[in-house]
Amino acid sequence: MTVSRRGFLGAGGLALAGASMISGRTQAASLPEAPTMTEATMQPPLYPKSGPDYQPVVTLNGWTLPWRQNGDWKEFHLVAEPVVRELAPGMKAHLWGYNGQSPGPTIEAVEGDRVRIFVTNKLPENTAVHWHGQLLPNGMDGVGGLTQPHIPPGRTFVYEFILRKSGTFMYHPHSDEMVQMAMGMMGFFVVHPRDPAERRVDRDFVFLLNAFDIEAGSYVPNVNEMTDFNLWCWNSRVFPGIDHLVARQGDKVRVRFGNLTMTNHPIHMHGYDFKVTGTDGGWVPEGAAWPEVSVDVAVGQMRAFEFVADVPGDWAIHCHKSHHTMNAMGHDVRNYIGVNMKKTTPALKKIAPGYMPMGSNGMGEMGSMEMPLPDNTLPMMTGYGQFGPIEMGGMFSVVKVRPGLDANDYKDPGWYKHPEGTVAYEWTGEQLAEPARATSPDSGVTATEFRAKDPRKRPTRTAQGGGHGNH
Ligand SMILES: [Cu+2]
Repeated sequence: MTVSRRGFLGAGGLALAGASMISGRTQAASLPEAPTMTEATMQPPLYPKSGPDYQPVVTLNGWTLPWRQNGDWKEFHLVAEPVVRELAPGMKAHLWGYNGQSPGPTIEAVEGDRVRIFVTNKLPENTAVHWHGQLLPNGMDGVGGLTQPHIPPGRTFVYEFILRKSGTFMYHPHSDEMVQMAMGMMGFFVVHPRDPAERRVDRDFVFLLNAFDIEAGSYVPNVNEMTDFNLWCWNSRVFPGIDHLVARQGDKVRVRFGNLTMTNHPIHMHGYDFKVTGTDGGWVPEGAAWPEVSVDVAVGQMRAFEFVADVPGDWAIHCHKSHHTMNAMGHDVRNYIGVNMKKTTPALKKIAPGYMPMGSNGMGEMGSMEMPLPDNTLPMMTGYGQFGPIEMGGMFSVVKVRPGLDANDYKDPGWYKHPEGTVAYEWTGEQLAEPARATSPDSGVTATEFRAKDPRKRPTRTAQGGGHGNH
């Protein structure tokens, strides 16, 4: 044991005094393998091989970190390191993450578990990992400088704590936090209830909301950006690169997300009203779960909602801030709605080669436009549905509910086949140059009359003023 290691384990370990804690430190002598992932593809759920049963989560475009049981301890190994992450086909980002990806793998365990998490630092600077939302001994809280020394490059630190409650948590650095989070360092941490029947669902989807500012044609995020991000992501992916949420009709479905961007996101799902069942602090008591169709998640918060997937279809799910459903190339486009650009565009192209105006009729046409783009960027909105371009980017995906899927089959079932007569359709009756218009009903009030009745200026007020004031 080296001096620095003794210093780290030191008197604090003895103060914990529990016999299993002490023996735990001896067992920690051998370092578990650190699995790594090279794909941005959703991996199948990781079922528990021992201990209490639970329905494992699936991480959109991600995976769950395998662990090993070592005596009383569940051992995980995270490696903080530079990674290359595909944000969507056509664009890769050079980020920092864990075990080969950004975000890092999801950690899953059970309430009451003793977890030992090895963190190896392969970054060029110090790091530390904070277990966001977990109730744990102060010295395991992962705030570099405050609750522990920073983890220097090349070193491995060990975190040990008991999972005091089930729920939805995150992990992220607390060491040069602004840079490391802007570079994509974060992960999800799910703790399942000890009782397998408690809060059980059939499908449990998780994702983190994160954002990057990556100039078109470049690969590394601008870490000093405060507000003007151009890539709004779920798990470091943007539409059309985000996995669909596939559910079997009748399944009870949970969707959990945490927000590590610098603004709030109202997450809206079509086709259903759902119940908000989990917040940062834990589960909402069943009688107090509240109905919503959009749930806002503030910075640093986690939310979980649940619904029974009883209506088949392809239901959109997205952030309702409309600028968060667009990708990089939309951000510098000027507004020319209503302007005839036929004459101006060629002139502008002479002084600004590659100049491309926003459509005179809105931006929708850009969804289907084959635009010449710099290498390594994404058009503002792209991705096709069965009826054409969806004209979205960023924080957008589709909840695909289908009858007859196998339990735990998450494969894309293709586009929804709508029953005959259930799709909005074009009017094919009499076509007129102008649609027949009816006049509005006459309210009998003109604008000037309306202003004249402003009660603050009513001339009758002084005439009535009796001097009794209000009673
Ligand atoms: Cu948003």
